[in-house]
Amino acid sequence: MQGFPRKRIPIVIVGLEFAGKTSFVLRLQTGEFGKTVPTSGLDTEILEIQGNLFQLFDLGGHERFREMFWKEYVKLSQGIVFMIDANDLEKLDTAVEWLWKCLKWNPEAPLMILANKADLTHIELPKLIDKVKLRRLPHQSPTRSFQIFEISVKTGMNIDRALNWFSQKIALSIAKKYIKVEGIYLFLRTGVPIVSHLFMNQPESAMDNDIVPGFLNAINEFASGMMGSTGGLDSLITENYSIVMVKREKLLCAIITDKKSDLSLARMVAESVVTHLEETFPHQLTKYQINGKYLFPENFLVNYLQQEFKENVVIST
Ligand SMILES: Nc1nc2c(ncn2[C@@H]2O[C@H](COP(=O)(O)OP(=O)(O)OP(=O)(O)O)[C@@H](O)[C@H]2O)c(=O)[nH]1
Ligand SMILES: [Mg+2]
Repeated sequence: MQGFPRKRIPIVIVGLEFAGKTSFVLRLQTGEFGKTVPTSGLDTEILEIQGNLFQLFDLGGHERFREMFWKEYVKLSQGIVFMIDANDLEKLDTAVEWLWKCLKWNPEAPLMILANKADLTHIELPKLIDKVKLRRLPHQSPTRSFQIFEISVKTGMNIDRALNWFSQKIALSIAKKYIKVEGIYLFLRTGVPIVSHLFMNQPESAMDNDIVPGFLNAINEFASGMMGSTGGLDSLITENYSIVMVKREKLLCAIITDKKSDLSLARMVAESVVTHLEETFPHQLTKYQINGKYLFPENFLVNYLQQEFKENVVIST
């Protein structure tokens, strides 16, 4: 008996002619940069990225195709990739105009802007963000996830990073997974605590009895790699809470959620926090220490979580 075909998530890739859309799709399929011809009409491909099955619509970028059918495809898609030729800034105004049309047609779908051909030109991302008017986007659609990446389809630069981001965001926006964060802790890899936020409004005694006894021990063992051979156990389930722990090069993050929260999402969020912090504060973390206290901007973590994960992360109040 044949099973049901797996659900394919419709994704559209748009951008003016010659931006590199078909080259990008070709690279995703073959792993290589190959020759393309201008797309006449549209092509469609099925692609699997990180376990998600996508139906990708690669639309021709010439003006007549834009006018003819971009709107219908963009409207029906659950994710938008907009490609810009960063080596041809003369066409940027037209590209931006069409980008904003797409955003109006589809106010929800996650958006990934790819500034392509970084091998040919130095892309100044902050300037490009201004030109594309990206800072307006949260006002236009407050729940949409969006990100811009500088890439080169030719050399492969940043493509994995961009795809990871995109497939994660699509999966989230479709699955409507969520976590309720009751607390978030950051430690140096050695186990030294540097940031702690507790949002839960439980009576302190409940917290004391439930979490505290096992928590610090678990962190300590996790930090020193004592739990199992490969870092081992990375979550802790108590009567009322779940705790996941993630570590990278310098930092360790523990997120405390309520019991209904999705643990795989909690882990993804914790990973994203440590990666983001290690990239944002690349220097020795001791530099951010004054009088024995770590000075991260106020609400740094909360803002980051809200901006990056929107309604998928609820901060307990
Ligand atoms: N140097 C360089 N050239 C690229 C890159 N990506 C694509 N190109 C070239 O740009 C040209 C256009 O690429 P396509 O992928 O056909 O462009 P498209 O966006 O699909 O164009 P339409 O189908 O007409 O909308 C081709 O000559 C590609 O080889 C890149 O990262 N670097
Ligand atoms: Mg094409």
